[in-house]
Amino acid sequence: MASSLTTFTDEARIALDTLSGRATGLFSPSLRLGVTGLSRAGKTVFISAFVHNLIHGGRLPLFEAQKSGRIARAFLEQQPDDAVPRFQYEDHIAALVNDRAWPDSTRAISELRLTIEYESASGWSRMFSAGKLSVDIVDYPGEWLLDLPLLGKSFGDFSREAFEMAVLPVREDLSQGWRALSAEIDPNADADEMTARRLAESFAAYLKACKLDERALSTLPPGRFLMPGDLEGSPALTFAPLAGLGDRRPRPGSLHAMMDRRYEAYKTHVVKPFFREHITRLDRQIVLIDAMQALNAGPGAMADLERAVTEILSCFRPGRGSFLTDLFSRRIDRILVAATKADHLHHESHDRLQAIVRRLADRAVARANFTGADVDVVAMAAVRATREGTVKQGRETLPVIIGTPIAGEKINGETFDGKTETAIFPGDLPENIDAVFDVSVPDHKPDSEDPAIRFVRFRPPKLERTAEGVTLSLPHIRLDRALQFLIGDRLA
Ligand SMILES: Nc1nc2c(ncn2[C@@H]2O[C@H](COP(=O)(O)OP(=O)(O)OP(=O)(O)O)[C@@H](O)[C@H]2O)c(=O)[nH]1
Ligand SMILES: [Mg+2]
Repeated sequence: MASSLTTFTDEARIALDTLSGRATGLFSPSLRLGVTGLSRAGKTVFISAFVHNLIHGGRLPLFEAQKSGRIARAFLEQQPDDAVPRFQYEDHIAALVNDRAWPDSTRAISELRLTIEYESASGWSRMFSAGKLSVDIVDYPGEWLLDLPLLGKSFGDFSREAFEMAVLPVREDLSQGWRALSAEIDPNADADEMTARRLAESFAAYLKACKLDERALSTLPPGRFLMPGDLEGSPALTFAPLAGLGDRRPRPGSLHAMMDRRYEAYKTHVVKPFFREHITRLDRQIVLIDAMQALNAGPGAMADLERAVTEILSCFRPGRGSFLTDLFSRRIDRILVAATKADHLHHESHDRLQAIVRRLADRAVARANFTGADVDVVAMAAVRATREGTVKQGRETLPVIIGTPIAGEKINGETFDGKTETAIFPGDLPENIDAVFDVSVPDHKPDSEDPAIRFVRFRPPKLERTAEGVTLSLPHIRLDRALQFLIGDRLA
């Protein structure tokens, strides 16, 4: 009796504290937003544009709190985790705005806290205090996320799948060297450090080739083979899948046993801590994909992207009874799959791009057996680097996009100097989106004369300054729609 009374008073006190905290404005709810995507997908640019537009009151008509003038102020605050690198917002913005250069590539996790003070739309909440929401934005490499499914796989499963993927037509030639080396090696032979190293290096070279290749393939695990962080050269990274293991148990002292142990060490020392400390604490997630590049490469690359999105989604919402469920302390309730860089297309194609991403996400959701979180899609450009125009060609009027291609970019044999503005006819996405998913259609050869979309990289836009010398916020396409989905309801 006494103990339940204590419990009651404790709970009552906590409830009271919360209420008075709210009344005095001390209570500041937070939302943890994960931003991920395979390398070069546009994470750093997205976060920079997100924060810049909120701090500088950008044009965000689809972001309700901003549109109705309820946001009093948005500012950066100290992040909650002292051991995680800070997202270098100021450096990235300086590059974008002053130098018109894209930010450097990032190789690890980072974090930033943005606090928004707003007036609640409901009279009841307004009575207590002005609202305040802290958004903790966490940027991490998508490659690392693809490791999560490994937690449920044995070394035997991992090996079998790696070889199955390696002989698919899109990867066959890239994996040849590694497969040839593997074929010479007997897993049952005595463990040997040099053999392990040769195999690991050859396997890592194959994974890197997939990434660098113009086919723009999505990554295969283990993620740290591409982004080792501080683990380079450690035994936990010196392993590789082995061929022809069947259901055999490893003989003690064999190469098989050595690789098996290292694979398990990778899971224990790399994969698990990362998920426990970062992923399981997220409330919302945006997954950025470079659909433009995959579309340009063809249906094989699209299928590959779809596979990666499926794996990623299945990480966030493990089904009941899954080994992953125990790892999650919070539940992600909203996931946005966003195709960035839509400014490479004329606006007439934006809806088609969005429809393609929707199809891809729907199929991934169905395949990942995924329920319980809202999934939405958007075709956007976090930073819009182009304007639109038309060009007359004979009797035809062609819709074009106008921007400054990065120095060294080429189209039809012409090389750009990085200074000249150019009008480019980007081509249209197909009206019938089945075509982009039809794997019976061969992929474009990387050096194709007639790519699906004419794709050059542009420099960031030149920002206008007002008469007072204030730079305006970064232009974008549908960034406001993304904001509304990701945080809009928390500012209601
Ligand atoms: N035109 C245009 N290009 C973009 C946009 N977002 C990203 N890019 C291009 O994509 C490149 C990669 O963007 P980042 O934001 O650095 O990508 P990331 O996902 O952070 O990449 P890593 O840190 O290397 O994993 C940039 O250098 C730009 O060339 C966009 O909204 N519009
Ligand atoms: Mg980055």
